[in-house]
Amino acid sequence: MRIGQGLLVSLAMLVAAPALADRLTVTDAWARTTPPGVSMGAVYFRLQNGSGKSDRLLKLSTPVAASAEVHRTEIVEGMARMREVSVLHVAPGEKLEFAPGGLHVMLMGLQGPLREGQVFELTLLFEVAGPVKVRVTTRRN
Ligand SMILES: [Cu+2]
Repeated sequence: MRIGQGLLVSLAMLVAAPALADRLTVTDAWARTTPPGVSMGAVYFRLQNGSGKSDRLLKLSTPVAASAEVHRTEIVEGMARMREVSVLHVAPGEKLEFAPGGLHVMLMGLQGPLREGQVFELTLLFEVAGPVKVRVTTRRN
């Protein structure tokens, strides 16, 4: 009986380990604190497509803002400009870094200031992987 249970647990672990690696994952999600009266915020994270399938990020939503979209900061004639990335493609095995000065999620219509230590949920809707819910931690930098 005991041996049987041990075997079951080992099998479950064997099945679970590759499943984790074979997914599209979002890690290290954080948002920058915002001063009062500012209606926009930014979220950063690492996105890794371990699913082996090409995917597209179609939509984002969060309870802390009216809307959220993917932006890319570009330097045009010495000026930093943000552009919306309406549909973000993620190739199989691709890793994307959302970081200050590059890709970011822009939160628009914030319900209130993002305070240090505040944790909120962000849902990323992928065409193939479906909704991916992420916990975002707010910090200064
Ligand atoms: Cu932006």
